[in-house]
Amino acid sequence: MRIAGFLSLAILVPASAHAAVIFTEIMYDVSDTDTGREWVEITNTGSSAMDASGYKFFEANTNHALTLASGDGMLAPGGSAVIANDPTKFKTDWPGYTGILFDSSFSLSNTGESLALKDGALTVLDSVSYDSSLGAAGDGNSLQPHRRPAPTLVRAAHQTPR
Ligand SMILES: [Ca+2]
Ligand SMILES: [Ca+2]
Repeated sequence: MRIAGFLSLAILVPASAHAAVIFTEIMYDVSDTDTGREWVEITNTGSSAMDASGYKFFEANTNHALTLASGDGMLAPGGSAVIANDPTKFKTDWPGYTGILFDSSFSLSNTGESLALKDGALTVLDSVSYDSSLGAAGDGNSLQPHRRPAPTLVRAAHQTPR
């Protein structure tokens, strides 16, 4: 019995598994009033499904909890989720959005700050710093961190929550 249990655990938790959920979009300055309308997108770049339900969005020195607003919280490989300050306002801005949506409570500085995504054990999965010189300062664009070619390159581009 103990051997069987060990084997099934080894199968469920492969030694090579590692967190690969990263920020892929940051909407820190909406083109008009920001209140309740800011959001970030996270994406699972790994090959295993990840349960984001227990994750924390670290911002302004606070680990903000995530509450599922729609979807089941499981990020399939390649899958994304949006963390919104106010899911109702997010759905008003993006009525066609049908993906995973988390509710959290935060306010993203329009001048810049540092963000992190943490798992339930508060291990940092990803972190990114931005400032308004990178763009997306109230012009309808969002900031979109890219891992290639530079590990921390952040550019402004048209918003595409998915
Ligand atoms: Ca803002
Ligand atoms: Ca704004």
